[in-house]
Amino acid sequence: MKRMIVFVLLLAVSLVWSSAGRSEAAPTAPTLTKEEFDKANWEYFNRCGGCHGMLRKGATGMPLLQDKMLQKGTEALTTIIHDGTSGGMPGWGAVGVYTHEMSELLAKYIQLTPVPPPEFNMNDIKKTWKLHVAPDKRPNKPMHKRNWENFFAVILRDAGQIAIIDGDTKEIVSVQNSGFAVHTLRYSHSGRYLYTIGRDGKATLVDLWMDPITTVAEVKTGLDARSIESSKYKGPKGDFLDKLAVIGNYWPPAYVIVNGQTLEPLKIVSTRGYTYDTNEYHQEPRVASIVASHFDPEWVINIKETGHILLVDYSDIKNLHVTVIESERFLHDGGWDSSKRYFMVAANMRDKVVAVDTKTKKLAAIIETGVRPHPGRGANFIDPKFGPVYATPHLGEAAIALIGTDPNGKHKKNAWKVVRKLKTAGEGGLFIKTHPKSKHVWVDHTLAKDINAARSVSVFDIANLEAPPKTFKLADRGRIVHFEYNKAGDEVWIALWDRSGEIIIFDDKTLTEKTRIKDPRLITPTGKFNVYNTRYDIY
Ligand code: DHE
Repeated sequence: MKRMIVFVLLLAVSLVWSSAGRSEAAPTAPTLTKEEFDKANWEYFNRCGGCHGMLRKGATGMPLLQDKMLQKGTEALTTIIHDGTSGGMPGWGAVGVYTHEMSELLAKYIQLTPVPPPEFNMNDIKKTWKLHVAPDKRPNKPMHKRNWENFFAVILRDAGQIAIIDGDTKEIVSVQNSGFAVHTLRYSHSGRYLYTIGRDGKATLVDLWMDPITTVAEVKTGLDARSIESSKYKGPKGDFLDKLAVIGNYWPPAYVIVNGQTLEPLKIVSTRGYTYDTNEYHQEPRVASIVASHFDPEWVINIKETGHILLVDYSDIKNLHVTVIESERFLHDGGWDSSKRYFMVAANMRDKVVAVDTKTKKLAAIIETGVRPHPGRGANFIDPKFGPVYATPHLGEAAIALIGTDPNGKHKKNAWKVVRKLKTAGEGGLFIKTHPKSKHVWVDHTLAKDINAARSVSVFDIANLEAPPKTFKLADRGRIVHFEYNKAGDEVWIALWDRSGEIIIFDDKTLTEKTRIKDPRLITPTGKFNVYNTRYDIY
């Protein structure tokens, strides 16, 4: 009898176990051939990793963790990838980048376990370092007669090149090869050196004084990167000018300090660590924006996933001193306020802008601005009512927010508050710009769902901010992106981001189009960086 009871119990347990196993069977991951996997892996790195992370833990985009992806399944994921979401993810099929098959392939890929990309250590970096022209073989004055301080370096994204355009004559003076899908540019303090960084982690150094203009050095500091900056602090004897540069990697997550005149790699500092709030270990805290202080030998280095802002003192890199400031997670892009004391950086997935005081080396404020602020480097001007403000557009709403930035002056009661929110012609705003000599503020809506908005710009009159902006539709193809002023501050350069790209130049006073630079070499222009304005952080 006892045996009988034990047998019945065992039978019952095993029935429950097996039926539970059947009803909760995990969906199985799709299988890909090696060729399909490699193709999807490359596409993921190229289009998806920037927002979702190489380990798919999320940042500007949602986390794509395997169990959630398996639950959603191939069909639903294909629709999201192909058609986009109301949350702001582009529909890669809808914008004509992916075929249905490609969207489906990626839908399958993200149901597989993420494969961490390989590490990239000093030995690997050193193997990529090439010094094409040693510093002692370079001229000590400009070798051409052009007004090089009014040059514009223009990113030709899909060509992996930079066009150097003479701002006076509008001629393309030179086209230099750079990294894959080059992302952003900076100049040395002297302005003669242009630093470029590609999405593939390749940095190049271009000497604007040589004739012809020449790429004098290159190095690859990682497999994925977005930011680069030079050393801009003068020091008692000008010790640091043009001496160092730093590259911010996405993968491996680290910043790499290099010699500013040769790009020789000097030091790697990992950014892996714990999130500032929940103290969870993160394997992929990526380096977002970097700026160089003019007042101290310091870089402000923003770590996206942990929410730390690092003030890295580069005066003694053997005994590196780093101030770690807790701020907010998912730090992205930003720029100085007009006094260049406060660095303003978007924590875009938290709808906030963080202000850091680089004098006291402390957090100044965290300001809620709207749905996913994306300032680029932002814009500084004097609001007639509220005094000095820093402005940012938003990815997720058709508005710019103006933040008071005068904590020690006449307008201190407005400091670190959104004093105004002004409506633009569309969401999907990426960049905003003005100039101390300008009466206008220019904003794009590059990623707006409405393609007419994506091809237009909004221009505000600073003297009359209550009035709606003037809107100019500038193209019937591509998207309109990013602004830069000339050295005199009376022209605005705008990019038509298309395979056959154009640079559209407006008279900033009359708001009339002056000219367009058209040239078959202008393949997908995006960011434009005037030597004088970038070097002195004028925006
Ligand atoms: Fe950018 C700046 C990261 C998508 C064009 N971009 C930056 C910075 C970061 C960043 C961290 C700040 C650098 C600094 O100041 O030191 N960008 C990312 C991404 O992670 C993201 C969302 C996705 C990706 O995979 O790259 C992304 N960016 C884009 C684009 O789609 C744009 C429009 C075209 C492109 O290159 O793919 C683009 N980003 C730019 C430009 C700047 C920039 C032109 C510099 C603006 C400036 O005026 O300083």
